[in-house]
Amino acid sequence: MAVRKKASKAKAKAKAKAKAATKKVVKLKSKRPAAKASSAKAAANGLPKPSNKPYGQAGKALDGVKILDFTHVQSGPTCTQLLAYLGADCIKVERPGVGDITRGQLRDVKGADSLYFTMLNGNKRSITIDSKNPKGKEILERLIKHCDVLVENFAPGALDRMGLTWDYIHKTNPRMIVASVKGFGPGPYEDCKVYENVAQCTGGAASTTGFREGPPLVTGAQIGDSGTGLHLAFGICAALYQRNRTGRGQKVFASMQDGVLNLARVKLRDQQRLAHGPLTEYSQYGEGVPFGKATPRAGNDSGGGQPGWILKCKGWENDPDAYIYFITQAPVWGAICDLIGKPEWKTDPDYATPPARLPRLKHIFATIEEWTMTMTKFEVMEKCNAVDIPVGPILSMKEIAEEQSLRDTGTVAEVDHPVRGKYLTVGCPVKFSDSITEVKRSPLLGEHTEEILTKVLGYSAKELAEIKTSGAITPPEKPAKAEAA
Ligand code: CAO
Repeated sequence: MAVRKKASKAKAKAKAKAKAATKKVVKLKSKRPAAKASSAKAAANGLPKPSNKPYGQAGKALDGVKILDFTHVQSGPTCTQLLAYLGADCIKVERPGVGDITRGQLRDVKGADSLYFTMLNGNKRSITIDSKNPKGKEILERLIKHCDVLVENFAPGALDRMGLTWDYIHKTNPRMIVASVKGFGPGPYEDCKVYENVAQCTGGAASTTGFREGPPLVTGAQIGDSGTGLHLAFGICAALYQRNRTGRGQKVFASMQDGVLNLARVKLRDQQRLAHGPLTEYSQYGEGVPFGKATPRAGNDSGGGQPGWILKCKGWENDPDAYIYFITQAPVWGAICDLIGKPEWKTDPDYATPPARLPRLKHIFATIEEWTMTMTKFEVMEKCNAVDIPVGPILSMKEIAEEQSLRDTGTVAEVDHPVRGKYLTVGCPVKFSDSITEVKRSPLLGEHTEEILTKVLGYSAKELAEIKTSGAITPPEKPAKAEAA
């Protein structure tokens, strides 16, 4: 009942507000230029006004969302970096004197944070807190009260061992969302530590990647780490949305095994299809090789219903990336035949239909390759695109780093770092028509400790001095030699 009363009161308030707003718009209407009239009309209709800001400049999508970022290595930091790109204030908590282990991993510039760290922690602020120090715990409690989301990817049980149990967090701030990445969900492996390739192997990707006659392969795309970070970010946004209705936080959990399997779902599709006969689009079918009990590795076969393969292009002898992915999409079969100089294949019953082509794919791709080898991968792409044939040049990371169109869209962004200088990072992979997505450099270890303690958490200068001597934000000092003796 009380809820209903509150709701009707709120409705009446909103009505009055809307009325006032309408009046305001009407008053302004006569003074505004004609171009603005449509937005005023929309407001009068109860519809939101069209933005009068330039494309993508009407604020940040996650403005006001405060993240207590307890992540490290890759999976968690990918998640929080995405949220930070979208405007969330991301406060990264790191161990004093140590920080995220990746700061020092795969270092390319002496004394500077590694690219491993800088490319996964942009747009964040760094505070150092020893979560096991009593004063550190007190600071964390204030942060829990201040923030909307805690994100972590510690080994199973580590957060609880810090005293940050769900019960404690939920009691301290019932609105807080606690989001975690772990290697596995509940089950036989739930206590295991997991890194990228473990997830690729246990999520079904490795067994279905590589060539039939070779061992399982992991892929270079970090589908276990970055893929799971992406899944978690999606979960957090959904939980924030639900919190608007319920006012309550909740636990959001993403296991790396689940994330990889979600990305490899077409292979579970094929597993089930096997019960009903061979997988005709796999080249092993055309080669007459019988299928086993599980989804096999399919080399460079296309995962969908349109056969595809990677073909050599001009220069392949010296350039490891002089290749193109070529798809023999059925609707453009005629165009393919004309382009490669085999117009007779359009009517030849052995080649004219997709089922007739299946047992001949090896020969077909070898013939197309004779044609692709006469041109660079970009020339092949130009010729194919002109007649709607889907192809994809194999782009090296060097080519991607130098690709102007990716710079223009902000997908590849250059940022300046006070220690290492300029570096490239991957910007927001999702584009918005109404929101700004800025890409800023990663923070130095503890760069924002004082700023967060005083400006965000409201500690006084006296309290800050006490915190400094407590060892909560600085590594424990080694005793002076004379004292130690
Ligand atoms: N102050 C004090 N202690 C801190 C701290 C801080 N600010 N931050 C971390 N620690 C402590 C933790 O409390 C933990 O201590 P205990 O084990 O004594 O409780 C300790 O640091 C180590 O944490 P960890 O076990 O998470 O780290 P690890 O290097 O041993 O393992 C990893 C790393 C990634 C294997 C593990 O965290 C994990 O399995 N995470 C979940 C899956 C995941 O995200 N994997 C992807 C990693 S990217 O490839």
